[in-house]
Amino acid sequence: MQEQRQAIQRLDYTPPPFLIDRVDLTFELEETNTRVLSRLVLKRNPAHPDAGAPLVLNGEELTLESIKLDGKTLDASEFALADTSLTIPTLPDECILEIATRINPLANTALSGLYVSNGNFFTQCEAEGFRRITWYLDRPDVMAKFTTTIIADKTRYPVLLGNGNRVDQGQMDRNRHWVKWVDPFRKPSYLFALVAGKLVVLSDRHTTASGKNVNVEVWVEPGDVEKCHHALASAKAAMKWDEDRFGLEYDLDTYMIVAVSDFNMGAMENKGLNIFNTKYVLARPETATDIDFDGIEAVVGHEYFHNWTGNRVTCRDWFQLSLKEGLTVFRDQEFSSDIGSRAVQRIGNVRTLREYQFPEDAGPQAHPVRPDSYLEINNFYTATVYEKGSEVVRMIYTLTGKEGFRKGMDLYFKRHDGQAVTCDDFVAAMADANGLDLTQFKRWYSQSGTPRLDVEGVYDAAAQTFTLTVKQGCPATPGQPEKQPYLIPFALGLIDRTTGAELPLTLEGETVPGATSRVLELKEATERLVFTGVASHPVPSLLRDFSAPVKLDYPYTDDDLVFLIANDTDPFARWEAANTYLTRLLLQRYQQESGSNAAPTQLVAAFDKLLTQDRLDPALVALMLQLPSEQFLFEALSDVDPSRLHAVRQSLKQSLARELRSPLLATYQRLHSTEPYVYNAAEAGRRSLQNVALDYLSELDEPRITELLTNQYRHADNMTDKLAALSAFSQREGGDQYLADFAAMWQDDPLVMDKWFTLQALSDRPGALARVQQLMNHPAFAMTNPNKVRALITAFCNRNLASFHAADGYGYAFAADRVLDLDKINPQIAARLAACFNRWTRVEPKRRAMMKAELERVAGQPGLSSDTYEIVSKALQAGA
Ligand code: B3K
Ligand code: ZN
Repeated sequence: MQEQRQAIQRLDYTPPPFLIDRVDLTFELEETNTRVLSRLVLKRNPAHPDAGAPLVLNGEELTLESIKLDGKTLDASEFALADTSLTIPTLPDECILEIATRINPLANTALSGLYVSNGNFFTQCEAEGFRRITWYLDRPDVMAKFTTTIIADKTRYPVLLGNGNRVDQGQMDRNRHWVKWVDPFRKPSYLFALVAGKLVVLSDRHTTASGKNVNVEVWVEPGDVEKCHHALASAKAAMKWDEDRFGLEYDLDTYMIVAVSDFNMGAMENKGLNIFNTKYVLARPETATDIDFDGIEAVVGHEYFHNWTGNRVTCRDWFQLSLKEGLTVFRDQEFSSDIGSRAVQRIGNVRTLREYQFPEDAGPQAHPVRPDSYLEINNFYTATVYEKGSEVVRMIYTLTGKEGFRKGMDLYFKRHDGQAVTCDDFVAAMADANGLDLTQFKRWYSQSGTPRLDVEGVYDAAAQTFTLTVKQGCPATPGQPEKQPYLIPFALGLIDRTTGAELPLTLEGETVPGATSRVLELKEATERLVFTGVASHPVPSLLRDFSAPVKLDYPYTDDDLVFLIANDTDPFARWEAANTYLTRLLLQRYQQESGSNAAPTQLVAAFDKLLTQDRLDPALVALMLQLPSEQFLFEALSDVDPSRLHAVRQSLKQSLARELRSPLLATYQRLHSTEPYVYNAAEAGRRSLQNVALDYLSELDEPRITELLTNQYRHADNMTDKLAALSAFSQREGGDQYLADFAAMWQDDPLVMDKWFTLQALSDRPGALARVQQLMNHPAFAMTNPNKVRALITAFCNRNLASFHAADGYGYAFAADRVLDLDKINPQIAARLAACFNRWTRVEPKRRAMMKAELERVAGQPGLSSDTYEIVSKALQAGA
């Protein structure tokens, strides 16, 4: 299998030989035979080193009809046509090229380029989909002004949408009509979009701070319009927020969101015409959970915020992807924090980072936030580029402060509006606006791996000092054996053990007592922080608000952790104390051959206190009560036996349910409400604690609990509560009737059916794999629809660790077969699924051998896409 494929290298960047000033596109839409006319106004790029370089356009799966140069048709000897390139060797310094191309959108199951979903046309061009529409310089540093004319049958495609502003429209022969769109802003081809079909709109207006009126529109299939209110309200809230917080206004007359059910990811920020997965648009209380409502708000915000961070200022090349993604995730997290609960948001973001990004940093696909090479760019839309990228921006924010960060953003836009730039340019704007030296900080962009902080604390009663010794290090990752020290913002506090009071933090040499919470900068491999005037042995509260994406180790006693659970004023650190306690306990139990499964009395008492104290935010209590996930625990172990890990976690959960039966029941009853559903942070927080209590209680096999579940399932007026009950049933004997009832009720709602697929994919009951296989034949399932694949197959392989890793190896064979099936349909989705094998070096030897054999089988498949090949070949190299 050891074939070698050519990687693209960051340091090979050269500017494009030509620039494109204008592009005029005309689409004659037909499902199987669309004609694309492209008129390119070209000029030689003075920045290119070779003034006589040929023009090489990118293309994939295109049928070339004709090329004209300045009005004259070129004959075949004047250009060279290959599979993925069209080379025109000699061109004047300024010229006009007109290219006619044919494509087949109906055959496009990769969902990249122009494709058909439910009879409507959609596009997806990021990263390299535009080349599947027409021949082009399909790279982000070529920024052109686009016009788009769309011609289509007016009965089948009454709505024709494009980027920018609609300037003209008319009727044509053969029942056709046309619409012309002009986008006044220069943009790279990856932001191009087109939509055509039978769609309806829910709209509203937003008046910007400077008094401009903007139409805000959400386009969906007829019948879904009542599910668009939350997305529309979120878009308006995002527009207002970006004005208030960053002084950024929308720049076109209309902002459009269009929902499509066949989509490779969450959403796409095409200029003026964002295209969204229906999952991040459609919601009613009866069909969507609180998590869905949160997700819509975040994704709508994210795509809207890209209009400035991504579109107005874009990436020079794809290695700079985090320039727009890390920054925009940071912005959407801030948006959600400002309009909801900051603490809940922060804990949620850290959990996601640890569950998805830390494993990436520790696995075969580890790469820096700004990667150095890739085979397939679509494989680099990762948790590292997005979530760790956002943490890196957040650390800059922590270093500059809120106002300094705003100054840096202002300077960034002042310098780079309308340009395609690099991560260095962003950091330079932040450094220059704040007079900071971020040279060492930039290692966060270039080094992969999760740094570790090993901290020790010594109290000297006579000197009244408390000394923290902090050692930093970062494990080797593929291609990076050695790491240099990072600049780490380290937020901390010291808490008096007897009074629970926060102590002023005064460093040796300082004359005035400092604040009780401070951010110190760690720069050396080892740092000593000496705090003076400390009257008694304190409990340190470290890495408050998760001030850096690192793993921290401090020799806390169990008593210290219980103390922090009860006393820390930093909500993140308080939750972290619970998380650390539980993680440690579960890992110890996993490692012990035998021993007690009962919950320690100290833990029971701490949880009891959390449940019965009513001064705490229910949303935070809910988070503190949840046991660390198996995925998270897995990362701390080697030679893992996933069934054992599952069993250990499950038995602690059962024991806590038994010990805390009465306060859990009281909490459930106190929080359970029969008032009509309202979505807001307080109500979602209440429901989350109610349902965490229910989740524990459902471990108890008692008629009383079954009745509780039945009532909640039957009478809930909202999907959050209904799904919580159904989820419990799906893990219990006799749950099938409820699953059947649910399917009968929701068979025509694809997004609700996705939840139903996932519950079964995650079931603990025997036969989960067989069930998943059976469900692939269900009428609501389709291998061509990414949401279905993710809901059933990816959920099983990534999150049902016990069944996926079943000792017979059938889970692995199943996953490999599905990767191979999907690779022929949609390589991006196949590659995402293939990443479930990344854990192979971490499992115990028998499973490891089986996983390796399956990886080799996939890697050896002739004709494998570069997407899947890159994932499986890197996975195999990691074990070599
Ligand atoms: N920029 C898109 C992601 C495109 C993924 C291409 N494989 C969505 C987003 O991050 O907003
Ligand atoms: Zn994004």
